[in-house]
Parts: sequence; C-alpha cells; structure tokens
Amino acid sequence: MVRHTATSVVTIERFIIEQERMFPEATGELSGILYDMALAGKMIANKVRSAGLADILGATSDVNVQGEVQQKLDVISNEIIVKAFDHGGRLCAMASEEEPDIIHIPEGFRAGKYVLLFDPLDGSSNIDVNVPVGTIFSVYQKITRGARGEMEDMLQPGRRQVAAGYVIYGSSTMLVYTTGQGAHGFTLDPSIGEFLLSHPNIQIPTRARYLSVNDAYEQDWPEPTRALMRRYRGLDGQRSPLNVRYVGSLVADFHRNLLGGGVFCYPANEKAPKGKLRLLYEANPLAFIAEQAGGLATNGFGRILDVQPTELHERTPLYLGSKAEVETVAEFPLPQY
Ligand code: AHM
Ligand code: MG
Repeated sequence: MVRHTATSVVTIERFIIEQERMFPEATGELSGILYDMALAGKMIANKVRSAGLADILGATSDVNVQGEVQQKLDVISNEIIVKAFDHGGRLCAMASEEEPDIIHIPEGFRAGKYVLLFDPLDGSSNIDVNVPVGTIFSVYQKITRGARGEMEDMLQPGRRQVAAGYVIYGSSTMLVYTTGQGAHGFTLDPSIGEFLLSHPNIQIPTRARYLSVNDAYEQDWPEPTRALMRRYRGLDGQRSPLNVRYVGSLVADFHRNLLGGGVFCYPANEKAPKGKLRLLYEANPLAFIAEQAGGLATNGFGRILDVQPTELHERTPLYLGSKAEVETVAEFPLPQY
C-alpha cells in the first residue's frame, strides 16, 4: 500500500496508477474500467443533481425486467454507463439490472477480457424526495474462449470479482471501490471535477451501531427472522439494542453502516422467497467491499460470495455489514424457501 501524507491530494487516477504499479503484469485495462466508471459516475451525478430542475422526474411507462416502472433517470443512467463502456475495448459484454439480456459490444468494436455488471441507479424511486441514490458495479474476467462475452461469464460466483464498487449521490458524491487490495473511498470535488482520496483503506467498525431493515414486512417474516430482529433490537435480553436506520436506498444504507458499523438485512419470506435484492448487481459487489473492509455478507445460509448464480436477475436474501452482526444470523434457523 502506497502511503500518502495527510496534506497530499490524491486523485482517483493517481491512486489507481499507484495500485496498478504493485502488479507488474497488469495491462492497465482494469484501471481503464475504473476511470471510465469514475467518469460515468460524474455524468450521472450531474443528472441527479439537476433532476429537480430539468423536469425529468416521474416514471416512464416502460416496465423493466423486474416488473417495476422505470424512472427516467434509470434509463438515462443506464445509457450513460453503456455508452461509457461499449467502445473502450476493455469489456466483452455487460449486464444491467435495467436490461433483460446480456449487452453485447457492438460489431466493429474490439472486445476485451472483462465483463461488467451494474445497477445504474439503485433506489431511484427515492429521487422524487431528494434521498441519496447510487450506482453499483461489479467486474469479472471472461472465462469463456470466444471473443464475445457469454452467459457463463456473467454467472460467476462473487468471489471471482476482480473489482467492485459503488457511487453514492448524497450530500457529496463518493466513489468507493475495491480490487481486492482494501476498500477505498473518494469524494468528488465539484470545483475541479475530480474524485479525491478521502477514505483510504476503509475498515467497517467491529462495534456496530445500526440495524437497517424494513420491518413493515415483519408480519410476513417467519419466527426465526423475527427472533433475529428481536436480538438486534436487544429485546431478548442478550445484548444492547442497535439503532434502527433505514433509508430504503441500499447504497445509502450500506455506506452509512460501512463507515459507522452496522448490519443491513433484507430477509426472505414465503411471499418473497429470495427477498428483493439482486445477487449480481447489488449483493455481490457490496459483499466484496464489505469483506475487504473486514465485514461479511451472507444469504442466511452461507457466504454471498460463494453462491453460484443461475440466472442474470436472480434475487437473494441479504445480511450485510459488520462481521459479528452478520455471523449472528447463523444462530437463527431461517427456513429455506
Ligand atoms: P431498485 O433496484 O428497484 O431501486 O430497488 C432496490 C431498493 C434498494 O435500494 C433498497 O435497499 C430496497 O430496494 C428497498 O426495498 P423496500 O422498499 O422493500 O424496503
Ligand atoms: Mg437496484
């Protein structure tokens, strides 16, 4: 790890280059993907910032693959990312939470050795009320032999991610990423348009402060899930209670818990046997970051990063955050639906 003095200003570009130098065999392609994501993040931030002004709020009539009405900014953000990556020669394919199928690199452009999976604007239903939203991304190396990426390249277990991260569009815009060498956070300085290193080597506090869960679903939870939540709330006399904080925007809830210590839960129930969140676009990238920061993510039965995906848009129950809190889940015999 390269050391920086408290006074030196480190741009994301410089940081990525310095990290890359530690690997003489690196070709610079992964670094290029990270720069492109930083650029896409700045472009989306710009759109999100001006959302209230540009009269582009509200839902379009298109319904996405999850059966939800897309917000206009979802569509715009999706397009920004696809356009930022489809001609760079670093990717052989992409997949987006907003599109039903693999996004292939257009004919005529070189195909590279990586695949990118992303949720272009998570929590976008919150934009109308000025709540933080985020972009989440995940990168793997292609494992098939052909030039173009295939489904098999997309359906790799999360432990094979070579990079992952998110951009949070909050009171400031931040990009947090990992390439397996720790999790690092950069804050966008809007006056110069650069992401500057602000949170090197993030470590999630071992002493958790927060519980993030939507307990409107309590009536649907099985008894072991209710018992787990009673534990977190200190109602079973086993521990002191966690504070409840739930934005309903995954990136914002995760980011707060990453910096302040806590656990995010999106349990399964009989009506939603795999919960709501997507394994490939949401759970895996955040699980990679959590683990790099000393935390953990499980689906209630095992490590998220070890799950073998079977389809692009598969959902998963998710318990994510400070290690000891996530390990507590194993003490409760959650039913598998
Ligand atoms: P989205 O991908 O359609 O935006 O939905 C994902 C969002 C997450 O940001 C958040 O954690 C979750 O949905 C909240 O769901 P709920 O309202 O059921 O608690
Ligand atoms: Mg999402």
